[in-house]
Amino acid sequence: MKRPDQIKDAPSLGPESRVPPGQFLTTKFPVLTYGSTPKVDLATWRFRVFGLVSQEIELDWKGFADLGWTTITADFHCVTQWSALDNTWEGVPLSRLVAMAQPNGEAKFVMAHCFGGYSTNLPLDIALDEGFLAHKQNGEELGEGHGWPLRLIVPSRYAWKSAKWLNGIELMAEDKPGFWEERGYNNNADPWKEERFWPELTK
Ligand SMILES: Nc1nc2c(c(=O)[nH]1)N[C@H]1C(S)=C(S)[C@@H](COP(=O)(O)O)O[C@H]1N2
Ligand SMILES: [Mo]
Repeated sequence: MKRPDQIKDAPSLGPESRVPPGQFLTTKFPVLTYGSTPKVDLATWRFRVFGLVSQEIELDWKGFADLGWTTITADFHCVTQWSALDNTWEGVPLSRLVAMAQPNGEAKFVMAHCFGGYSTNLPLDIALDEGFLAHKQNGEELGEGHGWPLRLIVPSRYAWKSAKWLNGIELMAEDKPGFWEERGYNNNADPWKEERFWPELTK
């Protein structure tokens, strides 16, 4: 099966062909959080791009809001088997901020960091290709439980890679597991290959 994210006009495909194996469709958008919802205050909110960069970035909320936002449409697949199609997300492509930070040639992976301590890792090329920093979902500010004021969206991977309450992106030379990756979730997390857990755990 061809992955919808490899087809240019994926949203024009019927919904059946856009639901990965082992997933069911929902029109709801449940909250899925490990632990409690962190309290985030816009007055003290900061977002950093740091690690293997020559120009570390730190933005306050005004700095982030002034970047100028765009909208993407993407499907969302949670490893607990629900998928929600055609969400729109408004914000800034991660690649813009990474470019501002000027990563050095050794940077090959990123770690997304969050208020509350959650984290998730990605190869830099995927992060640059499709990572999106979202403040609004379907025209409204993110709900508190959905990561307000800012979350990462990584459409082609299971949704645990879409880190909520995002506060930083760290550029790294070596890959390192994030919160769920350390607890047995698959590092690559491709829903079209059903990469839910580390292969060792499913034997
Ligand atoms: N900070 C943080 N981000 C997170 C999580 C979390 O527990 N903490 N859960 C992940 C998981 S497993 C999923 S499915 C999605 C759920 O997003 P939602 O609660 O907006 O539906 O957020 C992801 N991002
Ligand atoms: Mo999830």
